[in-house]
Amino acid sequence: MKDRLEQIKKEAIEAIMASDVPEKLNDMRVRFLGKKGELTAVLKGMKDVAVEDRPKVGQMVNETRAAIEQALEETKGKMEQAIREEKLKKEVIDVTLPAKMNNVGHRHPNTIALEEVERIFVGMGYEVVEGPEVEYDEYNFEKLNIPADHPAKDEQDTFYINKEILLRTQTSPVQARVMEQGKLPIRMIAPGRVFRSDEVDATHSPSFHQIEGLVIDKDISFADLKGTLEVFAKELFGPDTKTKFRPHHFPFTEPSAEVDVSCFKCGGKGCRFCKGSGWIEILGCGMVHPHVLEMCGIDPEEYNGFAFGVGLERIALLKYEIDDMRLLYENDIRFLKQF
Ligand code: 2NM
Repeated sequence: MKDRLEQIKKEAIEAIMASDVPEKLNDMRVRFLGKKGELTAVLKGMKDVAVEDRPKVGQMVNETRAAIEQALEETKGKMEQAIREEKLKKEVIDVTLPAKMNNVGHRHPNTIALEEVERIFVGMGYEVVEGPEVEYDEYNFEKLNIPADHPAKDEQDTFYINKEILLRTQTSPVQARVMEQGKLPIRMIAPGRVFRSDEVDATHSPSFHQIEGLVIDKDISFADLKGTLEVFAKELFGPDTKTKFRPHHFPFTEPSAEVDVSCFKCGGKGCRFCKGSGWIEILGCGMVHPHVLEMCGIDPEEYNGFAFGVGLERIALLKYEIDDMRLLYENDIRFLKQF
């Protein structure tokens, strides 16, 4: 019996050591330790062992089982370790390889310019207000002192949905709506998309963006307007920027002006950028027409204010020295990434 057990142990350990895959170890477990296994067969033979020898034989069987189990566990551990190492070798990570780039796109120059303008005016206490791109004629024209027969209202310059509704040609209807709400004073800018029936070229597009500003309070003067826009120009184009107010005409402001800034390329001497003049036109402005205030429900005897409008694309083109507006609408990522 003892020899038989020694033989089983030797055979089992040799077979286990010779196994090369975990499945074979399982076979060995079944073969030596299983219900129909060799060790079980020995146990079944116990009835032929003398009663007094049984505890000793039982102990030997247990020892053999333990030895085989230990061999199985050890070999299994070694195999798993080898498999892990093999896997690690295959999955080696080369940390010197360039990373896979996550392509997140880029902010549009219009967006960068808009955020800059918003930052400047929010810093002066202005609110940013948005409104509908599809507007009533009444808000886009009538309330802004542009009556039906006004030349600025030429059908050709506007996309009409029907007789009363159109794609807004400016963002001032947003300001008319805010004035109408009657919460005074007002300090606001209205950025957004506007539409005009223009042919596409390097400086025109049927759809572009505007930022209009409005201040309504008691005793607002043209000096307030000048000071505000001077700060704006210096913030946007640099502290040495000078401003020049030229008389102009807008239907919704009186008096009105166009504002030029000294050329930030040549400092005013005259260059290709400012077409030799030393000045670059950037916006229109004026004191809000009393009739506009009245039509928007504000008493012009008590309140007055100023307004201005800038083209967002114009600012983006100037700031980033882009010479063709069409580049802003192509959304070519190679172009956009430069700003
Ligand atoms: C401009 C130029 C001058 C303007 C006027 C108004 C309102 F609503 F108060 F009447 N908003 N924006 C205005 C004035 C816009 O754009 C070149």
